[in-house]
Parts: sequence; structure tokens; C-alpha cells
Amino acid sequence: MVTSTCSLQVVAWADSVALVETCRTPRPSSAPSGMAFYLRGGTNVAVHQDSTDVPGAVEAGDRMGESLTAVNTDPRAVSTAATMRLAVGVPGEALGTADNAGAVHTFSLVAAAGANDRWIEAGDGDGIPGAPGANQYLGRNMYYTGTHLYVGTPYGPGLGALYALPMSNTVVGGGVAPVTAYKPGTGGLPDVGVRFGAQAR
Ligand SMILES: [Ca+2]
Repeated sequence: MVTSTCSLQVVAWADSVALVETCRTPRPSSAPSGMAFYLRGGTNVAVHQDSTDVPGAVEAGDRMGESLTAVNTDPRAVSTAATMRLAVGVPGEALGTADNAGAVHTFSLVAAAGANDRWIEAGDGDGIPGAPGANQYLGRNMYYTGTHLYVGTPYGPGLGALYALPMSNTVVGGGVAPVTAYKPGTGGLPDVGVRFGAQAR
């Protein structure tokens, strides 16, 4: 059970600092659905599922922003939409009949959110296999590096897994490259444990 309402992360790059904060803030039209806030060139940007071109819809229990991860993939270069990446989890997103299936939004920290986003859910072709399942809370456990977005599925199916999605899989219009899967019972990992993929750092 998550009791906090906000999380905070700071990302530094060549000439500035981005402060990223996500909160499960009530939207006027519904119960808490969540949104993300960040600074872009000194302007406070708020993104939610009713923002222009952002997929999904604001719904009670989405929990958008319960988790986030951001990265500057090229700290020594001038920032671009491609190098400043932000992923925002929506672990409470219902997909079809699967409540709390969860999903991930990816955005750029220095460009319009809706024009630079990508939606990731289980089985939609970005590299997370299977199909959305109830109470899988995809997006609650993830971590961006300079080359990959690591997405955990500790709530199943099975004992859980951790998927390393190449950066291109997470960028709007990017090609889908092979995903590396870490999963109990494969690749020499013992077939035991619970909630594998709960943390990636
Ligand atoms: Ca939604």
C-alpha cells in the first residue's frame, strides 16, 4: 500500500537542472488519477491523461505518477527531445477487463509531452510480453539508464520478471529492438522467489 502522494527526482544536464515531481493529485473531474509535474526551461509543466495527444483518459484509480524515472542520455551535449527522457508509471490503469493492469508513459523533458510520448503495456509490441492482467501494476517498478528502460513485473505473471527495453523501444516512432528478459528459471536464475523485478537500479 503506497501512502505517499508525491515522489521527487532531480535530473541535471549541461546547463540546467530539471526537478521532476509526480503526485497523485485529484483532478477536478474525478477521484485521484494522478499527474506529473516538471520544470522545462523554468516553466512548470503538468501532464496528465487528458493533456493534448497523451494517450488514455483520466480515470479514478489510474495512479499516474506513483512512480517515475528520468535520465539524460548524453549529459555533455545540448539537451534534445531524444536525450532527456522521462517515464511515468500508471500502475492503476485498467486495460480491458483487467483492473490495475498498469502501463507506462514515456515523455521528453524538453519537448511537448503529447507529441513525444510512447505508451507501453504488456503485449502491445514494445517488448513486455503477455497480455495485461489484473493487479499486475505494470509501471510501478522501473528504471531508466542511458540505454535502456528497465521495467519490472513483480506482481506476475509467475514469480515476476525484469525486462530491459532498448531506448528505441521507449521513444515515439522508435524501432522495436530485442528485449532482454531476466526471469526466475531462465538464464541460470533459480526458479524460486517472490516478486522478482520489484527493484532495478
Ligand atoms: Ca486512465
